[in-house]
Amino acid sequence: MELAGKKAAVIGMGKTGVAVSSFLGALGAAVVAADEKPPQAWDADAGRLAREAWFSTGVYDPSVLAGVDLVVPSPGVPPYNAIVEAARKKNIPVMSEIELAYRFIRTPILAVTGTNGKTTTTTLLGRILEHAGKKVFVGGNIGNPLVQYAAGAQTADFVVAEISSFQLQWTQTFRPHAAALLNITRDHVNYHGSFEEYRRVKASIFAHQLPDDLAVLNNADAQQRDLAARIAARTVRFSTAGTVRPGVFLRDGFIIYSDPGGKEERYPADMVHLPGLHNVENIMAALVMARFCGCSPGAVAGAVSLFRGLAHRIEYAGEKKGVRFYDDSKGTNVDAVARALQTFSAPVILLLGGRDKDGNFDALQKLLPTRSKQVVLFGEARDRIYPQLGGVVPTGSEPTLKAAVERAFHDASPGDIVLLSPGCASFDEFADYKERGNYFKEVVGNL
Ligand code: UMA
Repeated sequence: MELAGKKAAVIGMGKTGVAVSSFLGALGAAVVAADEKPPQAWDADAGRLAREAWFSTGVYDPSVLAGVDLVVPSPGVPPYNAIVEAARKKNIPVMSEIELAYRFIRTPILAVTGTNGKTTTTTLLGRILEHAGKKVFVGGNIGNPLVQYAAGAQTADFVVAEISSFQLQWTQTFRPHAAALLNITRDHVNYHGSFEEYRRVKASIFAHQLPDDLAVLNNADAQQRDLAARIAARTVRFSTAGTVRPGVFLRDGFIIYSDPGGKEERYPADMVHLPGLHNVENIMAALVMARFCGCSPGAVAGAVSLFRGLAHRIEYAGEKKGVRFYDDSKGTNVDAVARALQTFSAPVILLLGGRDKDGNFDALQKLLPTRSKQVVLFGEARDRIYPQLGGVVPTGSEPTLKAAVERAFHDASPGDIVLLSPGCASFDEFADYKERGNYFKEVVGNL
């Protein structure tokens, strides 16, 4: 792809927009940047771009497209954005950051997508590869845009990429050498317009794979079973509920990998130190991808047994008067809440709320009475969630997260668990889920 002498519009000047602009500028393109926020609110690194001759600041409307050959929207910019829509009407190519990066990356890409578990699986896969002596770049939605790797010397053996549906939105040729779709449940409907469209975009991760690539699928998802027929790559499934061949499954206290040649490998299930069956699924997906990349079974087992999980994903946050607290601030959709609830056998007081993402909380009605003794709602979404829970367990409501934690602690008995698994975005009270999780731990510490 030739970029010298071309003009690109970069929409959104957060982490991605800044990295994309630098990349395009270094390749000889002119960049016009547009953001709904004024330049002083752009990513801290945007300031240094303003000094470059090839960089200019444009207005945030379709007039920014004058003379433009290419548009790169940041992941957070929805497909119905007026500038993006105008570009499509004018037949100006629209490309996501990962598509742009892909066209320049010479290293095999291992991509992980799914509604939940992406970051855990991506991180673990990176650790396994490193444990096996391979050099990796771990990036994507996890925080390091792939264009950063494309811009450098590209010395890794593998690029391990967490890929969101937002990043897949404007891809045309993106072809990961191995890709896993962990699960698809309702999320980001506001952004994609419908659940069907979200599914379609997620599944497009496999669209350009070839027969020597690998596709890893979740056997529990009926729609993924249909998807397999449309994938050119060889497919391997994982299941925590039955036997799948070729695939990964549980049997007699072992994780069994039955490879495409029919050979079985056994891994002791107690090498897993993360809570919940959903984490066993994440580990299964990473295991298959790592074996495909030539990591030995010993390296896989070694890295898995060292892995203790990530912050804000059902993370133990302390104990007060016999009540244990868990931080699942990363649980920003209803399915993540269900997974977190299923992790515990002790009675849970669930803290739910934040900024609404149009989630279907009525889906929790069946599960709540079996796992939870009480719910405390908080934040902007609390009044919308309240009727959806149908009063299946006692439900309180507080304006803020702090008040919700204090109320839960007041109502808890020794042996209970207080779980922050909000099922909502954090932006009504916090900058992001990390700030929310850290604040939760601080409030718990001060109880
Ligand atoms: N902006 C607009 N118009 C819009 C939306 C945003 O101008 O309609 C501007 C904002 O004012 C801001 C900039 O765009 O200045 C932000 O861009 P962005 O929202 O795309 O965020 P980045 O900072 O570029 O971070 C993105 C990912 N963010 C999103 O997808 C929302 C980060 O994932 C990712 O780590 C980063 O690229 C590097 O690849 C975060 C995320 O929340 C963790 N991801 C979602 C998730 O995991 O659920 C998908």
